Amino acid sequence: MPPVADSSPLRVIHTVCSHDCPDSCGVLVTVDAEGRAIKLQGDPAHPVTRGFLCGKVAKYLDRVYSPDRVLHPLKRKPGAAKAQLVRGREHEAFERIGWNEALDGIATRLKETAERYGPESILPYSYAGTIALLGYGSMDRRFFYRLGASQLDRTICSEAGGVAWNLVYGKKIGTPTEDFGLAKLIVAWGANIHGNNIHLWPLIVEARRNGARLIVIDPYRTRTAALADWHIAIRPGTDAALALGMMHVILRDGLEDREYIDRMTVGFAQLAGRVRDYTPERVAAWTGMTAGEVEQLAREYATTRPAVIRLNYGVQRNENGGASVRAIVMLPALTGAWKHRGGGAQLSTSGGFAWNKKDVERPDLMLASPLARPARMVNMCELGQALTELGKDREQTTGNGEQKEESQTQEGPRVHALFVYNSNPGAVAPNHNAVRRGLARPDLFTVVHDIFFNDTTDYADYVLPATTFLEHTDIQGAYGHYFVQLSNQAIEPPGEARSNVWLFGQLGQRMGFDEDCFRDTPEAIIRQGLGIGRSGNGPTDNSANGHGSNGHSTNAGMEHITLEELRERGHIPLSFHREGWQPYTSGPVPTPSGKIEFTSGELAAQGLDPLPAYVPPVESRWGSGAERYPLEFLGRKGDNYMNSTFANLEGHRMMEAANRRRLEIHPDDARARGIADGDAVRIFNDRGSLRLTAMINGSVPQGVVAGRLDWAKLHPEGENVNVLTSERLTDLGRGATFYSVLVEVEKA
Ligand SMILES: Nc1nc2c(c(=O)[nH]1)N[C@H]1C(S)=C(S)[C@@H](COP(=O)(O)OP(=O)(O)OC[C@H]3O[C@@H](n4cnc5c(=O)[nH]c(N)nc54)[C@H](O)[C@@H]3O)O[C@H]1N2
Ligand SMILES: Nc1nc2c(c(=O)[nH]1)N[C@H]1C(S)=C(S)[C@@H](COP(=O)(O)OP(=O)(O)OC[C@H]3O[C@@H](n4cnc5c(=O)[nH]c(N)nc54)[C@H](O)[C@@H]3O)O[C@H]1N2
Ligand code: SF4
Ligand SMILES: [Mo]
Repeated sequence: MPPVADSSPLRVIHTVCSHDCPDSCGVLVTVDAEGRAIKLQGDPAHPVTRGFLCGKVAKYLDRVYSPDRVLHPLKRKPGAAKAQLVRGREHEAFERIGWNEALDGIATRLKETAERYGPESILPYSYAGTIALLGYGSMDRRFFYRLGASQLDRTICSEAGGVAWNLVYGKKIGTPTEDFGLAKLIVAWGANIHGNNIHLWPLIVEARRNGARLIVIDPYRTRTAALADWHIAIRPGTDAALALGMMHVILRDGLEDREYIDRMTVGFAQLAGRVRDYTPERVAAWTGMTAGEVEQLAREYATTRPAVIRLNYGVQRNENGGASVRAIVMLPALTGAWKHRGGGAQLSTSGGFAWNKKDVERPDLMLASPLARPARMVNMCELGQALTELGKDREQTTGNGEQKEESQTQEGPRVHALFVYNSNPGAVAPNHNAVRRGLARPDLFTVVHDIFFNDTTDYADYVLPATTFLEHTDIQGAYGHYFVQLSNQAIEPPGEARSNVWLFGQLGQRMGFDEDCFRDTPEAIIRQGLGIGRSGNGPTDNSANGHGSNGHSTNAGMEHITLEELRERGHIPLSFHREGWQPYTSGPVPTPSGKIEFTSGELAAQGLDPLPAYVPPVESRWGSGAERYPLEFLGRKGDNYMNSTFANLEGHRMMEAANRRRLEIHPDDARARGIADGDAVRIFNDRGSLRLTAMINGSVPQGVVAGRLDWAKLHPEGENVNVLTSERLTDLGRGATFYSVLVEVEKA
């Protein structure tokens, strides 16, 4: 990016918001002559960002220049107990040290741990603090693979839905975001567009101006739902029943597209057999709708063109989330909605980005580790069990007498060292009390690399200062659009903050890992990610400088991209994303059959149901736990936070104030418990309990209660909604079940 004007001391730098959000906005940062960022602005040239930022990131300089940032490496003082610390006084438990001492101390301890207990006793724990390519997973992966550490199965967010989508379509590619403006019907299915995906909203406004209707299917009355033409407050975890019921009506009334079905799909006859049982009456009883509403929805969906479904990940954070997503995403294949530009479905666009991850992450280094084999997997949703049970005599119970929860985490040594970065498991992981018991183990060695003190750093032996996206260089795709973007470093990191790439490169060298890849610069890794300089199938030259491929990417869909052009333009669309491109209209689909799969041979081969079905979650009103805990709980994200991120900043807390520490409850459920609006209440199950204030505002249907995710340490009891959530895993993908939770509520 050139200076604003040649005479101006201000520079404008193209960066990319790297928070875990589908929008991946292009962000222009204005930097003054002293090198200080003074303004952030959405890139007006980016077709999805369209020149604006969400409320959270519009205030980003509060975060970057917050006086609370961790600025130096810190080491726990001898004797300081591992326990929740008072906000603002965390420093008292730590002493400032230099990077050299920190890196040497950590490397020594990791070596000792690996020698004594085996390298798999070391567990990395990271998620999506940054979703940019390098920051999310590059040097860190190399480091832990080479070490032979346990592998982390990163399932906390989207695995059930991702696996489900891929079983049907082979790849996470959906309707282009820009085309939503052409739709005549938009169904936001478990998608809080206003809160979580704000850059889709202007396109919906555009579509509605042209006569489109917006239907929201969400148990919670989000702002998106409040603004919809029709809000269906479905009961949590019953979406598969609704989708199959819609198919029942569509097939009964002959509203399917036979031409499309014959040409593009397999398994239609079996699916038709399955949906026969899902009569509108039965579906109504499960979902809380009327049979007439099921009929109306099905007919409106099947007869409006173009019709598009924006499915987000809320639906699949249920025990049966995989089956729900499979059933929902089969709808456009049944009606041929893909044939009409602006129609179809979008869960994620991330499958469009064919990064050369093999060279970026180097899983082959596991073979160079002392293990000389792939390390065991630990599921990140089971962190509580992994820290408290794994490697001990393993009786898998939640400690509450309910059925055994079957763990998918593999056996192996006890976890003796935990390395956390890009995540705040002390706040976001399910079954918080178990997680906290694990983190408090005095024998557990814990390192946390983050920007702030948070619910996890309180338990760390070392706290290391991390950078924001303004302070390092990276490259990024998206899960809500089809543009590759370069994020340039805009400012110097404050204090001694260092990026993930720097940290793990340095640590690798201190561990004595002599592979060249531990000395790669960010630019070299960006080139590797783009496959620039990759010479066919041979081994990659890490010092690749672009020869051999003319400086062009060799990744499918990125062949036209060069680093030079990315530097100049900031964003470049994937090659298939041309005006008028529509997915799934012709040609082979990247599934085993080459077709959109209504039945899955893969599932059948695993002995699973090849068709979607509605199986009520154990933790739902239809499940076995409902007798003791009759209310379904949604521990939702804050519209003004990003999971646990931003929750420490005063401005963001003010925006979120009306919802903090509230328990939203239906008037009937409140009355039955003698609870009035504003009363102090206790919400509990066998995993934990939390004191909140009742709020009766029409946001939830009968039988459902809702609260918001926040930092535990900012609650007077030092807890958050995840004391209630479970480590049980989803039907597909071994994902998290934050929205399959039963509770009871009483007046406190
Ligand atoms: N402001 C803000 N934006 C965010 C985030 C944030 O924390 N705050 N988080 C980011 C992250 S991590 C992600 S994964 C993305 C995507 O975010 P999502 O995963 O889609 O977000 P959620 O809010 O968890 O879920 C979306 C909606 O699904 C609803 N829901 C819950 N259970 C069910 C169900 O059984 N059926 C149906 N139909 N709906 C259900 C919830 O009430 C919610 O309104 O958003 C990102 N963007
Ligand atoms: N109850 C409940 N729990 C939930 C959810 C829910 O809806 N309800 N949502 C779930 C979902 S969908 C998700 S995705 C997870 C999210 O879980 P996480 O990925 O843990 O998300 P965040 O809470 O945003 O924490 C990210 C952390 O990374 C740090 N960070 C940011 N950038 C960098 C960097 O460059 N380097 C390093 N080292 N650190 C960095 C941030 O400061 C922050 O502390 O939470 C899950 N937990
Ligand atoms: S959080 Fe999402 S909407 Fe907000 S600036 Fe970042 S990418 Fe854009
Ligand atoms: Mo997520």
